[in-house]
Amino acid sequence: MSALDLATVARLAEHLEDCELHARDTVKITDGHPGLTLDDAYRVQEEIRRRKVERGARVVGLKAGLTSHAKMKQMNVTSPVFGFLADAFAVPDGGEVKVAELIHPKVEPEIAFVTRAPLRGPGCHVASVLAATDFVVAGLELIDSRYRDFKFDLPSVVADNCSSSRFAVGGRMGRPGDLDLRTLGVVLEKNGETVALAAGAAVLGHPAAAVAALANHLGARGQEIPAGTLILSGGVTEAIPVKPGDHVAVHVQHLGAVSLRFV
Ligand code: OOG
Ligand code: MG
Repeated sequence: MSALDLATVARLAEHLEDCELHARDTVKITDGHPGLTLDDAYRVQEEIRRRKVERGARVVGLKAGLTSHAKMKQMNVTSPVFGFLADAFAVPDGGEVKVAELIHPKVEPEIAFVTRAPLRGPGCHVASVLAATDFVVAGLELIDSRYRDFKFDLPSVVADNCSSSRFAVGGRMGRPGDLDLRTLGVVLEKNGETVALAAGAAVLGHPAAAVAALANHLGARGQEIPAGTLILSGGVTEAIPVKPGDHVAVHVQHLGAVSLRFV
């Protein structure tokens, strides 16, 4: 069901993308459009993606979000969301992020998948994802909701491309056949101190379930996850705020570490 006309979708997309590009926060878009459906929200997100691609950006990955209980509880929502990663979001492992370009950044540890075969729902499950996975690596996502005080509802966060802002991957490649992704330990360190920790199963019982959910979400729209796609499966722990001077590292058992510096 769709309530928004094309002009409104375009206007909301432009507004949210402007907030992203100029590090300005905004009120939730559902404040002005209380009836906004999830379908409408994905149309706004799709329009942000189209605008970026039109200006020459490349989509370099996909993401699932709000896939762990810790994240759902922190953000007060109850179901996963899906977004895209543009080339401008990618930061090299060990790289520097300028906090002045952001609104109120937070970081979260993630398990990142890279596929070697396409995945098309409906009906994708953990085993289909593992069969289609080339390797997994340690991921560090920086989220920066465009909404004031990081407060949103499900349609608003979906329209805002799920708070996507920056990400890094690093460490070494792990083959899914050699690892139990449920018991994989994940430690988030800030300035050398452990600030959050969990195991892979914190993400929907198995992080591959988040990738399956993404494939099923796309399948319902006649789309698929192409071979060779990088996918962030969602914050394993709650997200942690960062400020200039901070150094953040994610350690994933068997997969090494990925880090970022904030200036
Ligand atoms: C929404 C984005 C969530 C994740 O991994 O859960 C996300 C948010 O919490 O702002 O990327
Ligand atoms: Mg995330």
